[in-house]
Amino acid sequence: MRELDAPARDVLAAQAIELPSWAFGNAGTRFKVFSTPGTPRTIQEKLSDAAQVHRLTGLAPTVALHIPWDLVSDYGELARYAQDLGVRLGTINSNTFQDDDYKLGSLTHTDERIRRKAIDHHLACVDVMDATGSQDLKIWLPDGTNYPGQGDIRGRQDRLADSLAQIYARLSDQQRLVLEYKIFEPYFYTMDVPDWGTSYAHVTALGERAFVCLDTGHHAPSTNIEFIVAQLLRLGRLGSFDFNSRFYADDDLIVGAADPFQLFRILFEVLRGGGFEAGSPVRFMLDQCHNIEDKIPGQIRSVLNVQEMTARALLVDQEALRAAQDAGDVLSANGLLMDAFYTDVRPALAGWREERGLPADPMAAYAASGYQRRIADERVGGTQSGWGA
Ligand code: PSV
Ligand code: MN
Ligand code: MN
Repeated sequence: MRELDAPARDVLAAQAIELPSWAFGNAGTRFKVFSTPGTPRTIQEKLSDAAQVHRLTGLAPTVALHIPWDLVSDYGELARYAQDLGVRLGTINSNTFQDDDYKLGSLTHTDERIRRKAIDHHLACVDVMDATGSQDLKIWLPDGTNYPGQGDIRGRQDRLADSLAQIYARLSDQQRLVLEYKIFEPYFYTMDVPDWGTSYAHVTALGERAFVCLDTGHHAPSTNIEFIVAQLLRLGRLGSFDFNSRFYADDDLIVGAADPFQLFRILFEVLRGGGFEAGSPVRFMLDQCHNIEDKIPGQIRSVLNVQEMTARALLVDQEALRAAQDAGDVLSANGLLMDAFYTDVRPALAGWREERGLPADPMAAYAASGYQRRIADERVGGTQSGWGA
Protein backbone atom coordinates (compact mmCIF):
# COMPACT_ATOMS: atom_id res chain seq x y z
CA MET A 1 0.00 0.00 0.00
CA ARG A 2 1.10 3.55 -0.68
CA GLU A 3 1.64 6.45 1.69
CA LEU A 4 -0.20 9.72 1.34
CA ASP A 5 2.60 10.86 -0.96
CA ALA A 6 3.03 14.18 -2.77
CA PRO A 7 0.57 13.45 -5.63
CA ALA A 8 -2.01 12.22 -3.11
CA ARG A 9 -1.52 15.34 -1.03
CA ASP A 10 -2.06 17.47 -4.14
CA VAL A 11 -5.44 15.79 -4.67
CA LEU A 12 -6.39 16.43 -1.05
CA ALA A 13 -5.22 20.03 -1.24
CA ALA A 14 -7.38 20.68 -4.30
CA GLN A 15 -10.46 18.90 -2.97
CA ALA A 16 -13.59 21.05 -2.93
CA ILE A 17 -17.07 19.92 -1.92
CA GLU A 18 -19.97 22.27 -2.54
CA LEU A 19 -22.56 22.72 0.20
CA PRO A 20 -26.28 23.04 -0.55
CA SER A 21 -27.91 26.13 0.96
CA TRP A 22 -30.93 24.00 1.84
CA ALA A 23 -28.92 21.78 4.18
CA PHE A 24 -28.86 24.64 6.69
CA GLY A 25 -32.65 25.02 6.84
CA ASN A 26 -35.08 22.86 8.79
CA ALA A 27 -35.97 19.64 7.05
CA GLY A 28 -38.06 16.66 7.95
CA THR A 29 -40.17 13.81 6.80
CA ARG A 30 -43.84 13.95 5.98
CA PHE A 31 -44.42 13.28 9.68
CA LYS A 32 -42.66 16.19 11.34
CA VAL A 33 -40.23 18.97 10.67
CA PHE A 34 -38.29 19.60 13.88
CA SER A 35 -37.02 23.12 14.33
CA THR A 36 -33.62 23.91 15.80
CA PRO A 37 -32.66 27.11 17.62
CA GLY A 38 -30.39 29.20 15.41
CA THR A 39 -31.75 27.93 12.10
CA PRO A 40 -31.19 30.58 9.40
CA ARG A 41 -34.05 32.86 8.42
CA THR A 42 -32.37 34.19 5.30
CA ILE A 43 -29.93 33.10 2.62
CA GLN A 44 -27.36 35.44 4.17
CA GLU A 45 -27.57 33.46 7.43
CA LYS A 46 -27.30 30.19 5.50
CA LEU A 47 -24.12 31.50 3.85
CA SER A 48 -22.73 32.48 7.20
CA ASP A 49 -23.29 28.91 8.48
CA ALA A 50 -21.76 27.41 5.35
CA ALA A 51 -18.72 29.63 5.83
CA GLN A 52 -18.16 27.98 9.23
CA VAL A 53 -17.85 24.60 7.53
CA HIS A 54 -15.23 25.94 5.15
CA ARG A 55 -13.35 27.88 7.84
CA LEU A 56 -12.90 24.72 9.92
CA THR A 57 -12.26 22.17 7.18
CA GLY A 58 -10.90 24.08 4.17
CA LEU A 59 -13.05 21.74 2.09
CA ALA A 60 -16.17 23.67 1.18
CA PRO A 61 -15.41 26.90 -0.68
CA THR A 62 -18.74 27.16 -2.54
CA VAL A 63 -22.44 27.10 -1.74
CA ALA A 64 -25.19 26.01 -4.13
CA LEU A 65 -28.38 28.07 -4.35
CA HIS A 66 -31.90 26.91 -5.08
CA ILE A 67 -34.18 29.25 -7.00
CA PRO A 68 -36.67 30.49 -5.85
CA TRP A 69 -35.91 29.29 -2.31
CA ASP A 70 -32.92 31.62 -2.16
CA LEU A 71 -34.57 34.61 -3.76
CA VAL A 72 -32.88 38.01 -3.45
CA SER A 73 -33.20 41.17 -5.53
CA ASP A 74 -29.48 41.54 -6.25
CA TYR A 75 -27.41 38.41 -6.84
CA GLY A 76 -24.21 40.35 -7.52
CA GLU A 77 -24.52 41.79 -4.05
CA LEU A 78 -25.16 38.31 -2.61
CA ALA A 79 -22.03 37.05 -4.35
CA ARG A 80 -20.02 39.85 -2.74
CA TYR A 81 -21.61 39.06 0.61
CA ALA A 82 -20.50 35.43 0.25
CA GLN A 83 -17.00 36.50 -0.74
CA ASP A 84 -16.69 38.63 2.39
CA LEU A 85 -17.51 35.50 4.39
CA GLY A 86 -14.78 33.56 2.57
CA VAL A 87 -16.99 31.46 0.28
CA ARG A 88 -18.38 31.73 -3.27
CA LEU A 89 -21.76 31.02 -4.79
CA GLY A 90 -21.80 27.81 -6.80
CA THR A 91 -24.34 25.73 -8.67
CA ILE A 92 -27.74 27.22 -9.34
CA ASN A 93 -30.52 24.66 -8.88
CA SER A 94 -33.84 25.20 -10.62
CA ASN A 95 -37.18 24.24 -9.12
CA THR A 96 -40.25 23.09 -11.01
CA PHE A 97 -41.70 20.95 -8.26
CA GLN A 98 -43.67 23.31 -6.07
CA ASP A 99 -46.08 25.03 -8.41
CA ASP A 100 -49.61 23.78 -9.16
CA ASP A 101 -49.03 24.43 -12.85
CA TYR A 102 -46.49 21.60 -12.91
CA LYS A 103 -48.78 18.85 -11.63
CA LEU A 104 -48.61 17.00 -14.96
CA GLY A 105 -45.16 18.14 -16.01
CA SER A 106 -42.91 21.15 -16.53
CA LEU A 107 -40.28 20.89 -19.27
CA THR A 108 -42.30 17.97 -20.67
CA HIS A 109 -45.79 19.48 -20.37
CA THR A 110 -48.19 19.19 -23.30
CA ASP A 111 -49.57 22.67 -22.57
CA GLU A 112 -47.21 25.08 -24.34
CA ARG A 113 -47.96 27.87 -21.84
CA ILE A 114 -46.79 25.74 -18.92
CA ARG A 115 -43.79 24.35 -20.77
CA ARG A 116 -42.82 27.94 -21.71
CA LYS A 117 -43.14 29.00 -18.06
CA ALA A 118 -40.79 26.17 -17.01
CA ILE A 119 -38.26 27.06 -19.72
CA ASP A 120 -38.42 30.73 -18.71
CA HIS A 121 -37.74 29.78 -15.10
CA HIS A 122 -34.52 28.14 -16.24
CA LEU A 123 -33.58 31.17 -18.33
CA ALA A 124 -34.08 33.29 -15.19
CA CYS A 125 -31.76 30.87 -13.37
CA VAL A 126 -29.11 31.55 -16.01
CA ASP A 127 -29.59 35.29 -15.37
CA VAL A 128 -28.77 34.54 -11.73
CA MET A 129 -25.67 32.62 -12.84
CA ASP A 130 -24.54 35.61 -14.87
CA ALA A 131 -24.80 37.80 -11.79
CA THR A 132 -23.15 35.33 -9.37
CA GLY A 133 -20.48 34.01 -11.71
CA SER A 134 -21.79 30.47 -11.14
CA GLN A 135 -20.70 27.90 -13.67
CA ASP A 136 -23.37 25.22 -13.35
CA LEU A 137 -27.11 25.13 -13.91
CA LYS A 138 -28.37 21.96 -12.31
CA ILE A 139 -31.67 20.56 -13.44
CA TRP A 140 -33.37 17.91 -11.40
CA LEU A 141 -36.58 17.30 -13.29
CA PRO A 142 -39.49 16.20 -11.12
CA ASP A 143 -41.62 15.32 -14.17
CA GLY A 144 -43.16 11.90 -14.55
CA THR A 145 -46.42 9.94 -14.50
CA ASN A 146 -48.21 7.70 -12.03
CA TYR A 147 -50.28 5.45 -14.29
CA PRO A 148 -49.66 3.51 -17.48
CA GLY A 149 -51.23 5.42 -20.33
CA GLN A 150 -51.31 8.70 -18.40
CA GLY A 151 -48.73 10.28 -20.68
CA ASP A 152 -47.03 9.53 -23.95
CA ILE A 153 -43.58 8.44 -22.83
CA ARG A 154 -42.02 9.25 -26.16
CA GLY A 155 -43.75 12.60 -26.67
CA ARG A 156 -42.58 13.67 -23.22
CA GLN A 157 -38.98 12.84 -24.18
CA ASP A 158 -39.31 14.88 -27.37
CA ARG A 159 -40.65 17.92 -25.53
CA LEU A 160 -37.95 17.54 -22.88
CA ALA A 161 -35.24 17.49 -25.54
CA ASP A 162 -36.65 20.65 -27.09
CA SER A 163 -36.95 22.44 -23.72
CA LEU A 164 -33.40 21.51 -22.74
CA ALA A 165 -32.09 22.72 -26.11
CA GLN A 166 -33.71 26.12 -25.55
CA ILE A 167 -32.16 26.37 -22.08
CA TYR A 168 -28.74 25.19 -23.24
CA ALA A 169 -28.75 27.79 -26.03
CA ARG A 170 -28.94 30.53 -23.40
CA LEU A 171 -25.73 29.45 -21.59
CA SER A 172 -22.47 31.31 -22.11
CA ASP A 173 -19.29 29.51 -23.15
CA GLN A 174 -18.20 29.35 -19.52
CA GLN A 175 -21.44 27.88 -18.24
CA ARG A 176 -22.58 24.26 -18.08
CA LEU A 177 -25.84 22.37 -17.78
CA VAL A 178 -25.93 19.32 -15.52
CA LEU A 179 -28.91 17.00 -15.71
CA GLU A 180 -29.71 14.92 -12.66
CA TYR A 181 -31.60 11.64 -12.83
CA LYS A 182 -33.76 9.89 -10.26
CA ILE A 183 -35.40 6.51 -10.49
CA PHE A 184 -38.71 7.43 -8.84
CA GLU A 185 -40.42 10.16 -6.84
CA PRO A 186 -42.40 12.34 -6.95
CA TYR A 187 -43.97 10.05 -9.56
CA PHE A 188 -44.01 6.29 -9.38
CA TYR A 189 -44.74 4.83 -12.80
CA THR A 190 -42.38 6.80 -15.01
CA MET A 191 -39.90 9.56 -14.38
CA ASP A 192 -38.84 11.49 -17.47
CA VAL A 193 -35.16 11.36 -16.43
CA PRO A 194 -35.04 8.13 -14.41
CA ASP A 195 -31.50 6.91 -15.06
CA TRP A 196 -28.01 7.84 -16.19
CA GLY A 197 -28.64 6.53 -19.70
CA THR A 198 -31.53 8.94 -20.26
CA SER A 199 -29.56 11.83 -18.84
CA TYR A 200 -26.58 10.84 -20.99
CA ALA A 201 -28.73 10.69 -24.13
CA HIS A 202 -30.04 14.20 -23.51
CA VAL A 203 -26.74 15.82 -22.55
CA THR A 204 -24.85 14.38 -25.50
CA ALA A 205 -27.54 15.73 -27.82
CA LEU A 206 -27.15 19.18 -26.26
CA GLY A 207 -23.41 19.70 -26.67
CA GLU A 208 -20.04 19.67 -24.99
CA ARG A 209 -21.02 21.74 -21.99
CA ALA A 210 -23.82 19.44 -20.85
CA PHE A 211 -23.13 16.71 -18.30
CA VAL A 212 -24.79 14.12 -16.10
CA CYS A 213 -25.28 14.71 -12.38
CA LEU A 214 -25.14 11.58 -10.26
CA ASP A 215 -27.03 11.77 -6.96
CA THR A 216 -25.96 8.76 -4.91
CA GLY A 217 -29.47 8.38 -3.41
CA HIS A 218 -31.30 8.16 -6.71
CA HIS A 219 -30.83 4.52 -7.68
CA ALA A 220 -32.53 1.21 -7.08
CA PRO A 221 -31.16 -0.71 -4.10
CA SER A 222 -28.13 -2.79 -5.06
CA THR A 223 -27.28 -0.67 -8.11
CA ASN A 224 -23.54 -0.69 -8.67
CA ILE A 225 -22.99 3.07 -8.56
CA GLU A 226 -19.22 2.92 -9.07
CA PHE A 227 -19.83 1.16 -12.37
CA ILE A 228 -21.93 4.13 -13.52
CA VAL A 229 -19.17 6.47 -12.34
CA ALA A 230 -16.56 4.55 -14.32
CA GLN A 231 -18.73 4.52 -17.43
CA LEU A 232 -19.64 8.20 -17.34
CA LEU A 233 -16.02 9.18 -16.76
CA ARG A 234 -15.01 7.01 -19.69
CA LEU A 235 -17.57 8.83 -21.80
CA GLY A 236 -16.46 12.23 -20.54
CA ARG A 237 -19.92 13.13 -19.28
CA LEU A 238 -19.76 12.89 -15.52
CA GLY A 239 -20.36 16.50 -14.52
CA SER A 240 -21.16 16.37 -10.84
CA PHE A 241 -22.08 14.38 -7.78
CA ASP A 242 -24.84 15.00 -5.30
CA PHE A 243 -23.51 13.09 -2.30
CA ASN A 244 -25.70 11.68 0.44
CA SER A 245 -26.47 8.33 2.09
CA ARG A 246 -29.49 6.16 1.68
CA PHE A 247 -30.74 3.14 3.54
CA TYR A 248 -34.03 2.83 1.64
CA ALA A 249 -34.77 5.50 -0.96
CA ASP A 250 -33.82 9.15 -1.39
CA ASP A 251 -32.98 9.44 2.32
CA ASP A 252 -30.58 12.42 1.98
CA LEU A 253 -28.65 11.35 5.08
CA ILE A 254 -25.00 12.14 5.80
CA VAL A 255 -22.72 10.87 3.03
CA GLY A 256 -20.64 7.92 4.15
CA ALA A 257 -22.97 7.18 7.07
CA ALA A 258 -24.85 4.28 5.53
CA ASP A 259 -22.12 2.67 3.49
CA PRO A 260 -18.59 4.09 3.74
CA PHE A 261 -17.30 1.22 1.61
CA GLN A 262 -19.56 2.25 -1.26
CA LEU A 263 -18.30 5.83 -0.96
CA PHE A 264 -14.73 4.51 -1.05
CA ARG A 265 -15.48 2.45 -4.18
CA ILE A 266 -17.07 5.45 -5.88
CA LEU A 267 -14.15 7.72 -5.05
CA PHE A 268 -11.68 5.08 -6.19
CA GLU A 269 -13.39 5.04 -9.61
CA VAL A 270 -13.29 8.84 -9.68
CA LEU A 271 -9.55 8.65 -9.08
CA ARG A 272 -9.06 5.83 -11.59
CA GLY A 273 -11.01 7.76 -14.21
CA GLY A 274 -9.07 11.01 -13.78
CA GLY A 275 -11.90 12.79 -11.98
CA PHE A 276 -9.52 14.43 -9.50
CA GLU A 277 -7.14 15.68 -12.17
CA ALA A 278 -6.86 19.37 -12.97
CA GLY A 279 -9.21 20.19 -15.83
CA SER A 280 -11.57 17.31 -15.05
CA PRO A 281 -15.25 18.21 -15.50
CA VAL A 282 -16.26 16.46 -12.27
CA ARG A 283 -17.59 18.63 -9.42
CA PHE A 284 -18.56 17.40 -5.96
CA MET A 285 -21.56 18.54 -4.00
CA LEU A 286 -23.60 17.45 -0.99
CA ASP A 287 -27.36 17.12 -1.35
CA GLN A 288 -28.52 16.39 2.17
CA CYS A 289 -31.01 17.30 4.84
CA HIS A 290 -30.35 17.28 8.57
CA ASN A 291 -33.63 16.39 10.22
CA ILE A 292 -32.63 15.51 13.76
CA GLU A 293 -28.95 16.40 14.04
CA ASP A 294 -27.43 19.88 14.16
CA LYS A 295 -26.96 21.10 10.64
CA ILE A 296 -23.55 22.78 10.68
CA PRO A 297 -21.73 19.85 12.35
CA GLY A 298 -23.77 17.57 10.08
CA GLN A 299 -22.21 19.28 7.10
CA ILE A 300 -18.74 19.25 8.70
CA ARG A 301 -19.02 15.50 9.32
CA SER A 302 -20.15 15.02 5.70
CA VAL A 303 -17.23 16.79 4.03
CA LEU A 304 -14.81 15.01 6.37
CA ASN A 305 -16.33 11.66 5.38
CA VAL A 306 -15.73 12.46 1.71
CA GLN A 307 -12.18 13.54 2.49
CA GLU A 308 -11.47 10.38 4.49
CA MET A 309 -12.72 8.06 1.77
CA THR A 310 -10.79 10.05 -0.84
CA ALA A 311 -7.63 9.60 1.22
CA ARG A 312 -8.26 5.87 1.48
CA ALA A 313 -8.82 5.65 -2.28
CA LEU A 314 -5.52 7.47 -2.77
CA LEU A 315 -3.79 4.75 -0.75
CA VAL A 316 -4.61 2.05 -3.29
CA ASP A 317 -1.44 0.95 -5.03
CA GLN A 318 -2.81 1.22 -8.55
CA GLU A 319 0.30 -0.20 -10.17
CA ALA A 320 0.26 -3.32 -8.01
CA LEU A 321 -3.49 -3.57 -8.56
CA ARG A 322 -3.11 -3.48 -12.32
CA ALA A 323 -0.41 -6.16 -12.13
CA ALA A 324 -2.59 -8.40 -9.97
CA GLN A 325 -5.54 -7.87 -12.30
CA ASP A 326 -3.47 -8.62 -15.39
CA ALA A 327 -2.06 -11.73 -13.73
CA GLY A 328 -5.57 -12.91 -12.91
CA ASP A 329 -4.67 -12.86 -9.22
CA VAL A 330 -8.17 -12.30 -7.94
CA LEU A 331 -7.51 -12.38 -4.23
CA SER A 332 -4.42 -10.18 -4.33
CA ALA A 333 -6.27 -7.61 -6.41
CA ASN A 334 -9.18 -7.60 -4.00
CA GLY A 335 -6.76 -7.52 -1.07
CA LEU A 336 -5.03 -4.42 -2.41
CA LEU A 337 -8.31 -2.55 -2.47
CA MET A 338 -9.36 -3.78 0.96
CA ASP A 339 -6.00 -2.90 2.56
CA ALA A 340 -6.52 0.70 1.53
CA PHE A 341 -10.15 0.72 2.60
CA TYR A 342 -9.34 -0.61 6.06
CA THR A 343 -6.60 1.95 6.72
CA ASP A 344 -7.55 4.53 9.31
CA VAL A 345 -6.46 7.79 7.69
CA ARG A 346 -7.86 10.02 10.42
CA PRO A 347 -4.58 10.61 12.30
CA ALA A 348 -2.77 11.40 9.03
CA LEU A 349 -5.51 13.83 7.99
CA ALA A 350 -5.49 15.51 11.41
CA GLY A 351 -1.76 16.17 10.98
CA TRP A 352 -2.28 17.28 7.41
CA ARG A 353 -4.91 19.79 8.58
CA GLU A 354 -2.65 21.19 11.27
CA GLU A 355 0.10 21.74 8.72
CA ARG A 356 -2.37 23.97 6.88
CA GLY A 357 -3.44 25.98 9.90
CA LEU A 358 -6.75 24.15 10.20
CA PRO A 359 -8.02 22.52 13.40
CA ALA A 360 -6.94 18.89 13.72
CA ASP A 361 -10.48 18.00 14.76
CA PRO A 362 -13.00 20.30 13.01
CA MET A 363 -15.97 18.76 14.85
CA ALA A 364 -14.42 19.52 18.23
CA ALA A 365 -13.33 22.98 17.04
CA TYR A 366 -16.90 23.76 16.00
CA ALA A 367 -18.29 22.58 19.33
CA ALA A 368 -15.75 24.77 21.14
CA SER A 369 -16.28 27.80 18.93
CA GLY A 370 -19.50 28.96 20.58
CA TYR A 371 -21.02 29.63 17.15
CA GLN A 372 -24.03 27.37 17.73
CA ARG A 373 -24.88 29.15 20.96
CA ARG A 374 -24.38 32.55 19.37
CA ILE A 375 -26.77 31.90 16.48
CA ALA A 376 -29.33 30.39 18.84
CA ASP A 377 -29.20 33.62 20.90
CA GLU A 378 -29.09 36.00 17.96
CA ARG A 379 -31.56 34.48 15.54
CA VAL A 380 -34.78 35.20 17.31
CA GLY A 381 -37.87 36.38 15.48
CA GLY A 382 -38.44 35.96 11.78
CA THR A 383 -39.28 32.67 10.14
CA GLN A 384 -36.81 29.84 10.17
CA SER A 385 -36.18 28.58 6.71
CA GLY A 386 -37.24 25.08 5.89
CA TRP A 387 -37.01 22.78 2.89
CA GLY A 388 -38.65 25.02 0.39
CA ALA A 389 -37.69 28.49 1.59
C1 PSV B 1 -35.16 15.72 -5.02
O1 PSV B 1 -34.95 14.35 -5.16
C2 PSV B 1 -33.85 16.36 -4.77
O2 PSV B 1 -33.33 15.73 -3.61
C3 PSV B 1 -32.89 16.22 -5.94
O3 PSV B 1 -31.89 15.30 -5.57
C4 PSV B 1 -32.32 17.59 -6.12
O4 PSV B 1 -30.94 17.59 -6.39
C5 PSV B 1 -32.64 18.24 -4.82
O5 PSV B 1 -33.91 17.71 -4.49
C6 PSV B 1 -32.71 19.71 -4.86
O6 PSV B 1 -33.58 20.14 -5.89
MN1 MN C 1 -29.85 15.71 -5.79
MN1 MN D 1 -32.88 13.70 -4.16
